[in-house]
Amino acid sequence: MLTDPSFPDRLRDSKPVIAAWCGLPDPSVPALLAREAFDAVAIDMQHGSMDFAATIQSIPLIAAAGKPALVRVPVGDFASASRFLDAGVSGVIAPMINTIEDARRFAAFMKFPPIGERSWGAYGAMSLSGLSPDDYFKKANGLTASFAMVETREALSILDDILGVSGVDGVFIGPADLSIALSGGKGVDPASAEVEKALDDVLRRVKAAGKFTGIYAPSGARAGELARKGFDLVCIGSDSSMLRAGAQASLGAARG
Ligand code: 3PY
Ligand code: MG
Repeated sequence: MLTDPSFPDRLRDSKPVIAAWCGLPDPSVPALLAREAFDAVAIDMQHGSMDFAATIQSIPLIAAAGKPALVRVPVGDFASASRFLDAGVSGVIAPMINTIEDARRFAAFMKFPPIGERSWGAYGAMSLSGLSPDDYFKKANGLTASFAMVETREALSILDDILGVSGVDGVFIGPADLSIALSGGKGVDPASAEVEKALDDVLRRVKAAGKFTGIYAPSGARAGELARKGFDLVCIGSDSSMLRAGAQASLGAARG
């Protein structure tokens, strides 16, 4: 849903927002997970195999369950961020924001003037929200959230500049890539001591800037820990992991 309440209001008032994270290439998967007790459903187009059309088809199915739809776009694909806003998503997560130019371009495609340069054509969003063109235009910048992903040493080193970009509403941590970066490429451990220290530092700085904090969690148990740390948005990944875990639990129960 885009309104009543908007996704930014949900992030402010009913945190943590716990979202499902989908990559399997069919809209029936986010449609099904939207009917579970998740607060939102995110579609991953960076590493998942959802294509553009399947993602667009998922948006009204998620909204029909009364949940905000979120999309992680492929690296650098800011034009698609605008197209998903046009179709009615409530939030976009942009991976690998490693320069201030990346952050500014992402914000420009996410927000209408005077904040950004988003072009007009929000047909799906107007249908889902029921807002008139002028009302939608006046409210749109505040109805959706733009999350810049921080998952490299470069991004950490310019965090305050990223936070200073109006039109970037929040920072979303990719703990796996961050662990690769912080270990100097030695391994992947999204819950390493180095990552935990970086998370605490990022959380403090983002909150001080009055922006939203989001993060990916590879399991429900980890999502609980991250929610208790104070993240506003925690995405539990992924649909395929949940499917595998369910399959293994069923087989375990069947075979003893
Ligand atoms: C990461 O952990 O690096 C992510 O981008 C989550 O998918
Ligand atoms: Mg990543």
